Amino acid sequence: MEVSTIAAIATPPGHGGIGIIKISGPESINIALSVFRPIGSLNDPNHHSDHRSGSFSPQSRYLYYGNVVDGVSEHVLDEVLFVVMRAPGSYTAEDVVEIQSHAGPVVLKAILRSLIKKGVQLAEPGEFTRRAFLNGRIDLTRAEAVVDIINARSEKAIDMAMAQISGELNLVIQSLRSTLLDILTYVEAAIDFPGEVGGDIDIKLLAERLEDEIITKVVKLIDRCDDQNFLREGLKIVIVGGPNVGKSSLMNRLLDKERSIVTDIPGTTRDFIEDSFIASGVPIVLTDTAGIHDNPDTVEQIGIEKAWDYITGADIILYTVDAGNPVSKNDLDLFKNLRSKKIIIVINKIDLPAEQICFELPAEWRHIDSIRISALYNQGIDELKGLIAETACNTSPNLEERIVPNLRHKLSLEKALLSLITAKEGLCQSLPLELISIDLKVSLDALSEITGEGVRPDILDNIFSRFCIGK
Ligand SMILES: Nc1nc2c(ncn2[C@@H]2O[C@H](COP(=O)(O)OP(=O)(O)OP(=O)(O)O)[C@@H](O)[C@H]2O)c(=O)[nH]1
Ligand SMILES: [Mg+2]
Repeated sequence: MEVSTIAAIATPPGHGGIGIIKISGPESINIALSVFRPIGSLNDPNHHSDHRSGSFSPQSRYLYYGNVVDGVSEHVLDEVLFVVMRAPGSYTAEDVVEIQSHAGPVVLKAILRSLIKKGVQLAEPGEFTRRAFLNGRIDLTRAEAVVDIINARSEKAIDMAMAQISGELNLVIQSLRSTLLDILTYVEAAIDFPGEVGGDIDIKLLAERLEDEIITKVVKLIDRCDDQNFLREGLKIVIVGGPNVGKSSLMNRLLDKERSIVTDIPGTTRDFIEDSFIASGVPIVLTDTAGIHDNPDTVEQIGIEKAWDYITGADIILYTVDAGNPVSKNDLDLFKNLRSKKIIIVINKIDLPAEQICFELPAEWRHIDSIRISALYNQGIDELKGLIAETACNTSPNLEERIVPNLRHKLSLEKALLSLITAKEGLCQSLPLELISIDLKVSLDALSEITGEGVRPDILDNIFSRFCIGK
């Protein structure tokens, strides 16, 4: 199949210092040169003054200064810097040209249009990275890490993405595959030459190897994903409590902006409100919900139902109470339904005069972390942020571990695990080796999906659709 030459504006939309247009494909250098007119004396032995004759041959990875023109009218569009990266030493492993112009949307589009007139096609989202993958320059885990870096919400998330982009996850998976392949080869040899291998001892040994060298490692990777994926997606924290206890005020203090409406009327928040912030390097997605109580009107009732949806998906609940009210039956009932969740009890309004403070922690809440704050006067908020980060780290014992599979990897790992366990049980029950071999092959394929060998095109479409255009 003939490979097209693609181009896109690689910098974000809007006005800025510089904008970059990226071109990749077999014709990228020819097409880019057809609209580039170098200026001045270039310290390049290949440089001739008659640029239009096509004799100017830029060296790979040298920066040239010149104009970009409309290839038909020779009208100058912008002065630019121009760099060529020849295959395979480029992002896509194809010939790549980058044109750095001024970053106005009009000028960037004009340059792109003049390239399109000369035959480039507009790149799809993620198409440059997809080509890097298809050309074998990076495996799929590294391609995905590119999106993680772009979307990273905290330095810890970048750290994780950097480990993945440098191929650490790829290495782990390759090593699991090679051990599995080793075991599979052994099983197949035993099928083909039944007299030579496959005795009782060998079978037991194989089952042990499967368990020790593969299954335990796959389980660890899956656990790590469960524990730490919040660094990618953000830790989901939901503020819950009765009406008027100060949930929205707390939301605003944590975000340090007036995001949620605060009034002294109970039932102010009816819909959920979501925003994000960083606590000690941990990205947090915070949701303020409608106060939950027994006699809601129709709108409140819908808000309360939504609040429960959020509670179900939450990593941590900030259960907020009003220090000026004794604990209510509503609180006790609500709390019972939250038991399976990680909770921090937030006792708000501690600025109230001492004689008005009447909240006491009920005995059944005492084993849970609690903190006293005043959302109104910004007291205890930093301590609460610290407690949130600490709770997040306690939930994930391996926070220092940099290799963290994403959800797609996790699904493939789970698929692999299922067949690995079946294979191991089959070995223990002395089932025919043909059956064991099928299970081993299924798990091998599942592991291969992670790094991208033989991955289906629709899965690739799905992965690369998350990219932006120009990456
Ligand atoms: N004294 C004092 N008042 C507070 C504090 N936090 C909130 N309030 C007041 O309590 C009232 C309710 O605050 P909100 O933040 O709207 O409470 P809410 O829990 O979101 O209320 P609903 O959305 O109606 O469920 C407002 O009058 C706030 O000014 C606090 O720390 N101290
Ligand atoms: Mg509110």
